[in-house]
Amino acid sequence: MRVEVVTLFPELIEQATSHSIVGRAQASGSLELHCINPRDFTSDRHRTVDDYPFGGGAGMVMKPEPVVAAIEAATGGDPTIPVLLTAPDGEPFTQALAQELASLPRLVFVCGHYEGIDERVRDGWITRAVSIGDYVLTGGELAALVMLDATVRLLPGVLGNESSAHEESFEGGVLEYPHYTRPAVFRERGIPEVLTSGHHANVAKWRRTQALVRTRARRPDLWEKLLPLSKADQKLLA
Ligand code: 6GU
Repeated sequence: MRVEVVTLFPELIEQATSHSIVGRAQASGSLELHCINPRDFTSDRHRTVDDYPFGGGAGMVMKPEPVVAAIEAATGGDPTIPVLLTAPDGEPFTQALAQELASLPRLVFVCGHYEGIDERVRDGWITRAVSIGDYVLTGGELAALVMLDATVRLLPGVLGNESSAHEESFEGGVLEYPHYTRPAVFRERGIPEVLTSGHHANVAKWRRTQALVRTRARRPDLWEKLLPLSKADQKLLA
């Protein structure tokens, strides 16, 4: 998958993607990542990327010319490449959207900044605006990194264990079950007996039960979507 990030802070993206799993995805060729800086598409002496809002008010607005030039450099003018804008008023980013993005050959993230981006850029050059939650960040870079991370780990061959991308939270709309590793007793705290029983069917039942109980207790919003439960799940909770 090839991803371009249009950003005023390419070092932030490059630094954060140079390690761990996303770094390895680039080294192995699963991910090709490029940053494009709108500041490189300015022609004035001060390399200006923002300006005052028409109509007045606080804050600055990203000027359309440099960001559109950067988007066009990112897509090469190919109108089939999705261009996602990070914006607190965008649609919510979800695991389902991560799956959708992971299926694409190419993608462009545009990191919003200042008070916002000229609305004509959104109207003419943005496929969809996406938010990572109901809070306001100083810029879109951290949001783009979150979305990129969630997407890249779903690419074929990126996670060591192919099943680990499927077993966890939100696959199937249920939270993950609790995990334990050695030692079996840590500062007088033991682990659930079933996990050392060697009885794989009982381990699977325990994990599914824990996942359901946790989802019901912690995320009633997800729980509602799980209903009605299968006969097997009903039996686990009985
Ligand atoms: Cl995508 N951008 C900004 N600036 N703030 C956010 C966000 C995005 N998602 C949540 N807050």
